[in-house]
Amino acid sequence: MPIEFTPWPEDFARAYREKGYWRGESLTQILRGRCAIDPDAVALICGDRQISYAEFDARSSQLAENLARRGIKAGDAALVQLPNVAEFYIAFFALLKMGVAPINALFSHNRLEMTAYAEQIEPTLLIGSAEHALFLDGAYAEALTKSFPMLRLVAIHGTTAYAENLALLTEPGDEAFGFNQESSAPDQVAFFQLSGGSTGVPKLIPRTHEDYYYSVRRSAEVCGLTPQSRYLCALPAPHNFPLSSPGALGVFHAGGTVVLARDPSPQTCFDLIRRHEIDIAAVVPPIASLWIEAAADGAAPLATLKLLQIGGARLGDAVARRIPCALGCRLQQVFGMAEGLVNYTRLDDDEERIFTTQGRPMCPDDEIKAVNAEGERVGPGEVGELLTRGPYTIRGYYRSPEHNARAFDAEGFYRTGDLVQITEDGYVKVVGRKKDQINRGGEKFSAEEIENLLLTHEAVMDAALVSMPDSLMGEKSCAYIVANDDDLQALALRKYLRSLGVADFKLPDRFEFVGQLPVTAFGKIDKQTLRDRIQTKLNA
Ligand code: OOB
Repeated sequence: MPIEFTPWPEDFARAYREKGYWRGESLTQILRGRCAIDPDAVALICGDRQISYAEFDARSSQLAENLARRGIKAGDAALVQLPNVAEFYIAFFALLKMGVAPINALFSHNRLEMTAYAEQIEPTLLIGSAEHALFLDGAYAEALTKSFPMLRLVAIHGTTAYAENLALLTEPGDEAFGFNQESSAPDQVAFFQLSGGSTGVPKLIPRTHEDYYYSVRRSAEVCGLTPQSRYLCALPAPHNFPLSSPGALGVFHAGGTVVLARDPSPQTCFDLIRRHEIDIAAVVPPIASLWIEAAADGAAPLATLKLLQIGGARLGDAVARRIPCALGCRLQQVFGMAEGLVNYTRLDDDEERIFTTQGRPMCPDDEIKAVNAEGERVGPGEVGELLTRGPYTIRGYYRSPEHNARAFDAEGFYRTGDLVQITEDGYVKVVGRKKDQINRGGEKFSAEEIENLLLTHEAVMDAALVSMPDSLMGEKSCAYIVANDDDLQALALRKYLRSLGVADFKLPDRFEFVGQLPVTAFGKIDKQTLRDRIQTKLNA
């Protein structure tokens, strides 16, 4: 059974096909295409390993074959959590070849997130990493297998006593392998992206082969990728930005080389940039600031780096202006979302645009509008919520009819929750946010998710999580707590949240204990007042 999703209306689908955005091709064509052109070119560098396109293709087919032999089949879903290692892409293509839809969890996700994803997709396959605390021993895998009886195979990257070894499953076997199963149909779901979240339960984003393939192709074009491109993947590989904007898939599409960094620190990345003659890299704003600082401390110049892409959170204009001089490269701002729409400043834009805007949509048929509280379009330069629809923007989250009714308008526009100004010539500036989300240096999570967890603590009567400004991270989180116990302390609440298995980046950076929470005229918690309060306190 194909994975369900909200399709585009027939007339839109027809137009997107006629205009060549959707080509009826599966994402697996990315690898197949490059193997036909230059199989010996280096696709991936991971530590000391160099993997050609031919080897990449062969290993992913071998893994597909081995998984199929163990009963994993088309229409299944897989829960995957890997760090930045070659096996992430090998597994991704193996699953695409099999028509198995993966959720690629971030490495920073923990028990709570992983379990919530499993609940939604009911995976038959779990792929994890022995480097992650969750998979050090077999306890969590066993617990998942108990809760989810459909889960039939656990493969772990690294050696464990309890699971199959993922890397070994990619090793060419003695017999000639003949994996020739079809991927899912190009107009069907290929995999799930993760939403940053603005509700209690994290929402899944079903992406079809065709729609995602278009975003990859067009991104590679906008960013000028060629077979000579050497891309540093420093952000978590599964995230939409380093995966497809243009990210690793864009580089594979163009026939270039992806170099994997285990972390985005300047210590790790500067060395890789020099050693592998990287010419393009992508980071979030706090990392850009660290790179600027390290460069000012006299680190050797990054001679080959031509383009630094920055996105995921708002880049301050002042930091933007320092990039070219400090790092000796051009800047490209990228404002995208896992739901679809991606905006880029263009390589030939003038500096003012590059420094002060988050770019414009990549596709001529991306429809964008900024609307006021009544849903009416505001004029150029005026602030409104950004709404969008187009050939690679979803029409609905996975199995979330109620949420979809709010997250999309009657015409199928996705409500991004971002407050923007759209200039006369169609460039977008992000000026704020309407959605109840924290964006901690590019890592997003829903305030409500953490509030709900806090409210399960016996001493917490009321809780509200708001963002507070932070010079490096852009924002951090502050939890306002009404407690029924005067002795309740921040440390105890952090410990409690940890015990629930929530990802570290979602732990409140600060706790404020108060007698009551302010409410609006409608009786809702007045978060704006709380944001103002914490800002005043920080300023003082
Ligand atoms: C990217 O995707 P997500 O899904 O992690 O987050 C999307 C949200 C946007 O709605 C916006 O609130 C924020 O992240 N955002 C930015 C931004 N880029 C993303 N806010 C201000 N300035 C920017 N440049 O973050 C993402 C996906 C593909 C490419 C790039 C980023």
